[in-house]
This record gives sequence, C-alpha cells and structure tokens, in this order.
Amino acid sequence: MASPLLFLLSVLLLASHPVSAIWPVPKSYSKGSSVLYLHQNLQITYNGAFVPYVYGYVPLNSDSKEIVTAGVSRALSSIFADKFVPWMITKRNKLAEFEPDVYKGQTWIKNLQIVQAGKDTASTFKPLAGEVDESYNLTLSTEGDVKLTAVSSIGILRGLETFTQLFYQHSTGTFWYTPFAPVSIQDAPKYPHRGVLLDTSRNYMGVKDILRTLDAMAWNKLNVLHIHVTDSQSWPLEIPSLPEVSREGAYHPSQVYTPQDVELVQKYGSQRGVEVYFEIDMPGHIGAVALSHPELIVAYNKAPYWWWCAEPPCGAFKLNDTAVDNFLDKLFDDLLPRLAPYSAYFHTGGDELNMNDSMLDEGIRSNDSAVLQPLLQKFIDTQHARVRKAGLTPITWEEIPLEWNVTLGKDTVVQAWLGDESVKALTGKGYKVIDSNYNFLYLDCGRGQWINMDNGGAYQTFYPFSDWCDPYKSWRLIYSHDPTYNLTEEEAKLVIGGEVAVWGETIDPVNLDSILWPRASAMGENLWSGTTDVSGQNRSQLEVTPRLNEMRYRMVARGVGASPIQMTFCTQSDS
Ligand code: CP6
Repeated sequence: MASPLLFLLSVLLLASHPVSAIWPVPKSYSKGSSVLYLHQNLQITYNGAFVPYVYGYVPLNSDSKEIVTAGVSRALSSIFADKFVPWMITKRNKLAEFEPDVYKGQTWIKNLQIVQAGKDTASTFKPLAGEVDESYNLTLSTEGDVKLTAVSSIGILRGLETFTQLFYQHSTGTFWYTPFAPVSIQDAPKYPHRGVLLDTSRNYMGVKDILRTLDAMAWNKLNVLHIHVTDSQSWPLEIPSLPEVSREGAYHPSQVYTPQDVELVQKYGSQRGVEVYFEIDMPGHIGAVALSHPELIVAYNKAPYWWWCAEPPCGAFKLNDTAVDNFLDKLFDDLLPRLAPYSAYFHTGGDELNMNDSMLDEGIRSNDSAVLQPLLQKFIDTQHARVRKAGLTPITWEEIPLEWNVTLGKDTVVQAWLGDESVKALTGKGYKVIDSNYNFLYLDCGRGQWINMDNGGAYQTFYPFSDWCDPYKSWRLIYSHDPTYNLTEEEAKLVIGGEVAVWGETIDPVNLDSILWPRASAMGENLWSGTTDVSGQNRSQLEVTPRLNEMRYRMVARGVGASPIQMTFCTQSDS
C-alpha cells in the first residue's frame, strides 16, 4: 500500500494547492477539488430550528442551543475575519494559479445543517476524562450542502472548528472559498485529556492573555487548561474570606484574579469546550502564604535555597499543624464551591517536597521519611476529602505516590513529569495518569539555576543560567512523543492524556504565544489523532510540516503570535 510511487504522487498533489491545515488531522478525511464559496446569508439550522448568524454572539447560558449558536458565530466570523490568503504557502507571484477564478461563476454553500444526536448533561461542560463524546461527522457536497452531526454540543464545536479550517480568503478580499469539495470527515479524539499547564505565579498573566490562550486551545482541539495559579513566588488569587493572602502575596494589587475573573475564565473556556481547572500547589511550593501567615510556613526565603527546595524563595506548609488545617478549611470552603460549577478537577500539587523542610518545623524536627510519610498521608487524605466533598476529583503530582508512597483514592488522577518510567510505574499501580514528560512537554525548557544565594537576599542579582533555553524542545521533538511509550495495553488504557507545561520563570504575556504555539499544536495532534496514521506508521514530516505551517499562519491571522516554523521559501517553492 505505502508504495514510494503513491507517496511521491501524493506529495506532488499536496504541493499544487493549499494543503488544508486541518489540525489536528481528522481520523478519516477525504476531499475533492471542487470550489465552494461561503457567504454570510447561508441557512443555518440546529436540530431543524433556524440559527441566526450574529457576529460576536455571546451565549446567554450553557444551554446547548446557546453554545452552538455562539460556536457558529465564532466559526463564521473567524472565517470572514481570518484574512488568511495563502500566498505564503503557495508559489511566489503565482497565487492566481492556485485560486479559483471568481469571475467564472460560483457555487455557493446553501446551508449548514447541524444535527445533535444526543442530549447534553451538566457534565458535558465540565467532564471527567472520557465523560463527553467529542466525535463529529462533517460533509460538504459539491452542490453546497453542509451537514455536521455530533452526539454532544462539544462535538458540534469541534466540527465547526474543522469547518473553518477548510476556508481561505480570496486575494480579491471579498470572497471566501474552499477548494476541497466534496469533503467527508469522521473524527473523534484518541485521548480525552488534552491540556496546557499555565503558571501564573512566577509571572502574572492577564485575564485577556488567558482568554486568548483558551481560544487558541479550542482551535487546536485542546480541551483542558490547568492553571498553576499559586507558588512560592506569588499568590495572585483573591480569596474573599482570606483577603490578606493575595493582599500580601500578589506581586501587585493589579496582578490579582478576582472571583469574577475566575468565573469569566472558566465560563469562557466551558463555552468553547475547554475545561479550566486550578492547582494550589502544596505542601511545598506554597511560600507566598508566609507573607500573610508566616506561622504556617517553614523554610520561606531560607538560604541556601538548594538545601530546602528546587527554586527560591522556598516555603512549605507545616505538615502536622492544626493552624494549617484551619487555614486550608477556610481556603477550600471559599474557593472550591466557586470552581465546582465549571471544573471536574482540582489539583493539590505535591511536587518537589523537600524532606529537609520539616527539620525547621518545631512540631516535627525531622527529615526522616519514615516519620514524614504518615504525616503526608494524613495531609493528603484530609485535603482530598475536602476536594471530593466539593464535588471535585483530586489530581496530584507523581511524587506523592511514587516518592512518598502515599496511597491515593482510585478516583485520583496523577500527573507524571519525570518521564516514561513514571507513567509506567503509576499505571502499574492502577492510577489514571496525565503525561507531562518534562523531556518533551516542558515548553519553558528547563529549570534555571540560581547562584549567589548567600548575599543577604538581593534577588535581582540572582540569575538563571541555564533555563533559556536548554535544551529547546522543537515542535518536532514534541511531535515525536508518544504518551504510552513502553506501556502494555493494560497500562496504556490508564493514560487519560497529557499536558504541555508553561512554567513561568522566563515567560509572561509578551512571549507567551510564541512559547506555546505552535508547539502545543504539535502535542495537540498527538493527543487528538494519535502518533500514527491509519496504516500504523508515524505520519510523514513531508505531510505534517506544511500542514502545521498553515495552521500557524491561521493562528497568526486570528491574532495569536505563534512562532514561525520555517522560511516562507520552503512552502512557496515546493512545486
Ligand atoms: N515549578 C513547580 C516548577 C517545576 C515543577 N513544579 C519545574 C521543575 C523542573 C523543570 C521545570 C519546571 N518550575 N511548581 C515541577 C513539576 Cl525542568
């Protein structure tokens, strides 16, 4: 089947017009070479009822019809606002050869018929991994009939996004067309959890930067945003019942998420089929609490940092302290009920806890894991019980079960970061796993090293000497990563997906887009489409590179500053 001749032929065909950047690539996809034009007065129906196309439609609530109406609005307006004229991916000065002749008469798309076969439930918009059916079928006939069917409204949104990626703006500026009719697509994701971790503690990210990230995630069919909202460096989260925590712990009063901000971000995500969940990292990585509650924290700002934590200014909760317990009771009572309407999960952290920290805890004074393990087990049990009581499912970092031998409830999801071996060990123990292998998926590239820690606290003189960017993880490296590497079939079933991570030491809104995109797109395709094509082979770079390049131009056209992946020359001169 995969004869070199056929392969060569398909490469030549691909080079003769835009490649159609359906990204991630659908499970099954066939297309032709007839042209269809799109105008703004096509007839749109949803389960037989008329749907208006309103530019910038904001859903009134989370009813399926509202979600779909807003999805239609975004899809059509992103086509008509895209201004994506593919000269950069065709031939120098020869765009006319690839574009339809608009004066030869047009076949217009007449209708967009949307049919949802199933009923949405409350968990459609905040699903546990696997709870929502994201599959869809999309067909465009040569005559201009478009049909989109799905089980859930999230599936409809996925199909609408695919629909947008079939269209280009004509260089005349007033026509939008697809050169690919007839089209037939059947699509469904391989993994239910396709995520991005965003760190808002090391550097603050504005609400608008988070909303832009949610949009770009939806274009890439990524469906989970994990906000690592607090850490030892800052606490940018307002807790109304504990106002002192962000008052003292945020970098600046303007760098705080209010409860309204949190709800906006969650709602915005849920309307796009992207679930937003939060992490309060503990018992390590919690130093910022010491600024308002020094009595709860050990090792805050203690030098030399490497004795106490992975990165200054350190700071860990006392592990066996009723004041800590009371604080967390109040914190969770305030926060979790506000998150639960939009999230299925809450992440309690648990990474990189340094045993030495409890040497400074007057109630413990030990770094013996035999002493600390039962205290940590109790700490985790207590916090996870609170999470479950709020109707959320707990997530922890891998160290909790693997390094500390803490036993977790079987509902708990474990996020692995230290590599393939961790994924194997965790699935071997029967835990559901999110893969965030730092060798492939840490987009910040590595942890900085800090020097001059004994200089009396002048942090501005500390500098990271290896984090920018060593080694840089190219989209190709990320794309080569299979979350189920070296797993048995049984183990692989427990991998619910993966998350790329944007640790924020050297990232803020200025470079966020270029750090994330299109590298997160690369992992997005692995998680949606798997790492192999229909014949079980790794997809060819000859097919993937121009397609990702086109997706990158599309993201740029939609206002996201994605990095270029090659020279314009590469795609312009390819025939
Ligand atoms: N912060 C927190 C970090 C990291 C982790 N947790 C991290 C560790 C190693 C690298 C990059 C980031 N900055 N809270 C690890 C999960 Cl290479």
